[in-house]
Amino acid sequence: MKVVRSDDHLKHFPKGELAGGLFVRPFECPERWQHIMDRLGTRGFQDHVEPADLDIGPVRQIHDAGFLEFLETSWDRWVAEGYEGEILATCFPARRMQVRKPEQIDGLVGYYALAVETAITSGTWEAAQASAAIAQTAQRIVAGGARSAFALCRPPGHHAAKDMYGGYCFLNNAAIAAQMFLNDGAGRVAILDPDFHHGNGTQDIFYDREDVLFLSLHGAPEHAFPHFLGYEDETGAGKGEGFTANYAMPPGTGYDKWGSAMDDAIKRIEAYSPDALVVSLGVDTFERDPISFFKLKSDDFTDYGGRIAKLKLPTLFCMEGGYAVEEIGVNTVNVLEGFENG
Ligand code: 7XA
Ligand code: ZN
Repeated sequence: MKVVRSDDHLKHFPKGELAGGLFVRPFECPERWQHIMDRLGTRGFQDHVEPADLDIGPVRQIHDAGFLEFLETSWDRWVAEGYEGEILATCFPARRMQVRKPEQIDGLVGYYALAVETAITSGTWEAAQASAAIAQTAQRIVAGGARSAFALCRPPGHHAAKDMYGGYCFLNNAAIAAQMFLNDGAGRVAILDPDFHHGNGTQDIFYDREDVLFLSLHGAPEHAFPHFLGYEDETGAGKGEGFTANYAMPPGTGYDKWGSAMDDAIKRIEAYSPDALVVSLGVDTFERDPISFFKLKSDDFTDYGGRIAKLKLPTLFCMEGGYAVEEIGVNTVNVLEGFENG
């Protein structure tokens, strides 16, 4: 399996994240990437590829033009305002307020942010573009006939909606890749999201579409970020009715229950019979993840990688979350090995 990777992820590393009332070192940090790279190396995944230049066309098919302009220009506007710190949202269009786009940069940040933990820095836009380019290059490898590819995306993408960033995500790498499969002639694409967190951004993007089946296994929104989407009664709208599936699970969920949800999701993918599969690969379902509450063990990742392989679909893995930094490499590569041997 080819691995697409870039050092450009280093351009995005905010100094802090607001968590538990403290300004802490971000959980989403460059060492995550390095641990995955190290493990890939020791387990024989040594075919590494640099991404080609970003093709902005598919990015524009997924994201709103004003949002992209915001991501591109927000840092310069922030600095021009005289601010010295990183960009953090402080005010949102909450209930019974107007959702109109403000002119001033603080207002604009609140308009486009869905949460406050995610800072924008001087290098964020470049890193986000490189991450999307990684997904695009990996998609081209699979569309070109490879059974699978691994896009080592950082920053991750599945919380990024048409016009919102947050949850450490700016551009929705998996959605951009799925759109590219369709552009290449696929009639149907499935996106399977086993990250601990609901893929609200991916759901938002494809909610009214029948050409992309979206399935997310995640911590129930009553208890887990992103809190305001991911209930099981969200199943799609209009033409997209029935093409979104949410498996929302409670604190303490282990592999028995989680694996049953995965089996159900796999059956639904089989019934949909897509031309390609995109996996939003987060490993924050791990039992010792510091910000999550599922109980998967390292061997479980190998097992579900094997179950995904049984679909026998051209498969693109896009990296999402996972914050047990010491184990992130083992857990991520276990999925890929389970897939290769499955
Ligand atoms: O899959 N998404 C993530 O791993 C990011 C979750 C961000 C949680 C922030 C809670 N304040
Ligand atoms: Zn996550």
